[in-house]
Amino acid sequence: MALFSSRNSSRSRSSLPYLVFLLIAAFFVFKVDILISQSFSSARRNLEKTPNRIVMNPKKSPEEHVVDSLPVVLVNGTFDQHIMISWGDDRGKILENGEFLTLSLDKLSGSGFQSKKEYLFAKVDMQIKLVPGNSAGTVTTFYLSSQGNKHDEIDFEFLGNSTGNPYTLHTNVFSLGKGNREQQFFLWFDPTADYHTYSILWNSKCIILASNNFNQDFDVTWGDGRAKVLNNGKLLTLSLDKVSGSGVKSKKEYLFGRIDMQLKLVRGNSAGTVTTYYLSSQGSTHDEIDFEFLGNLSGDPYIVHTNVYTQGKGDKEQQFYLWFDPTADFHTYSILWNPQTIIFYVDSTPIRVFKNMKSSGVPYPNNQPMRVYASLWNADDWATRGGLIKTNWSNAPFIASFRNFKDNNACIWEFGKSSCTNSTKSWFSQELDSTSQARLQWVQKNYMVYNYCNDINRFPQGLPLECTFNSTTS
Ligand SMILES: *[C@@H]1O[C@H](CO)[C@@H](O)[C@H](O)[C@H]1NC(C)=O
Ligand SMILES: *[C@@H]1O[C@H](CO)[C@@H](O)[C@H](O)[C@H]1NC(C)=O
Ligand SMILES: *[C@@H]1O[C@H](CO)[C@@H](O)[C@H](O)[C@H]1NC(C)=O
Ligand SMILES: *[C@@H]1O[C@H](CO)[C@@H](O)[C@H](O)[C@H]1NC(C)=O
Ligand SMILES: *[C@@H]1O[C@H](CO)[C@@H](O)[C@H](O)[C@H]1NC(C)=O
Ligand SMILES: CC(=O)N[C@H]1CO[C@H](CO)[C@@H](O)[C@@H]1O
Repeated sequence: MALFSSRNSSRSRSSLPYLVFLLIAAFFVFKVDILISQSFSSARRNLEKTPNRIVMNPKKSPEEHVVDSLPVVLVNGTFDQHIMISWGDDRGKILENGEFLTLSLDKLSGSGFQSKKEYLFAKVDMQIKLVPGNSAGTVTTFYLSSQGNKHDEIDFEFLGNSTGNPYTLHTNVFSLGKGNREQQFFLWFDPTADYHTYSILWNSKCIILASNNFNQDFDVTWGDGRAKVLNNGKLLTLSLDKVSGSGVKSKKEYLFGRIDMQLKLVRGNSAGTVTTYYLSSQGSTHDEIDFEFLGNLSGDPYIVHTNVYTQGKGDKEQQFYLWFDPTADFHTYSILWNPQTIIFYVDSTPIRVFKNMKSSGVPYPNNQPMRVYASLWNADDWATRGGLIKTNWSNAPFIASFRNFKDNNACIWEFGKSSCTNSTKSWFSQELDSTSQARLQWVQKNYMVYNYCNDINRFPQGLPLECTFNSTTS
């Protein structure tokens, strides 16, 4: 079975009327993130979730007989290694050491690529950024297909639209040459603004097509049903009552990245509750980058508590009030973590910077991959006014909501190596420009509640080393 094959095949598409539109000039961008694994245990775990679409194999196919004897095959790498441009006369281009691939379409021709190898069962993740602007009439495809008139096929097709109108994601499954199993979706994000991951999981039990969502990206780790993934994976809610809180963690690990999440915090009297969203590695010398949201009585302000752990050691707290009500609506909280710096952002405004000062002897998290975690728990022994105000359980259950998790600007750690083979990406070397520096100073002047670097009483032996370098930005 060819994993990716060109779309100019002889197969008749006349049953799909939207394809008769005139093709207009267009530009497609793919980013490699090909992770093909025939790891059946992980595939089975995914099965228990509800993805965009599940198709049960209607017939026992001959392939099934060989499943158990198949070796586990893990493929990772670049477009160079795994893909060949199959048509389009130079309209398909592999760029940047094989990390990117672009396909383009003009009046004369489109373009396409296919995998060099064939696969029998796979999990394939592909990051795709679609044609922006007026893409009406264009179709971008990403699919698995075997060959011949009795072929099998698993399709993602993205049907463009006029500017401002939504793409349609068209899916289909062919078996033994027969398709007619279309399902179409609108997406809950703009697929042209950035890369998003689209996955095909294909094993002997079922086929799952999925796009970035909480089902695909997170595992519930605790809380006995109190963590809920809703709306087909678009929304995650965590709840807390007297018996338990709840939490999730990302399936993937990352070594550097810009991670975005939108949160709407517990409403009303949230005193004593803590909502967290953080990155963490494992073990006693773990690294960690924390956002914690300390609840309060109705009308009193939340505190955003931040911390950075390196080699198991934290004690680098900075706290802030927000300039809006974080319970009224979703806001974006981001962590930029690259080799030079860690920046905490709230709606794109930097609130805290922790620079790499390793050359001055300050440890910096730069070699332990981290997962993304989120949780909601009771911390009324310290959270609100230092523990003075206790959780009022008559308001339980407390609920915090999460959506629009984005990890498309992150280096995924898999098979013992990073997916960023060479980092030409701007976030990887990003630091604060002068505008952001001014925003940061505005936040630190007006909204900072606590800074460990100013807490002389706490460090009678002297402030931590990083504070002596730079008390405003450390
Ligand atoms: C394009 O936008 C229109 C109007 O919102 C919508 O009805 C249609 O489903 C969209 N997608 C395609 C592929 O036409
Ligand atoms: C809660 O409100 C009080 C009174 O405004 C304030 O002192 C405190 O910092 C607020 N936040 C927390 C988490 O205690
Ligand atoms: C707890 O909340 C309930 C309902 O909002 C309220 O009636 C009660 O007075 C609160 N208890 C305390 C100790 O504030
Ligand atoms: C990565 O890029 C640098 C220049 O930015 C280059 O010197 C190096 O050879 C590249 N590494 C690989 C593996 O392509
Ligand atoms: C502290 O940070 C500011 C802003 O980045 C910079 O201008 C200043 O030189 C830094 N001071 C030290 C001691 O690093
Ligand atoms: C199948 C395959 O190519 N696996 C490779 C994935 O990347 C690691 C690290 O570079 C290699 O050691 C594997 O051989």
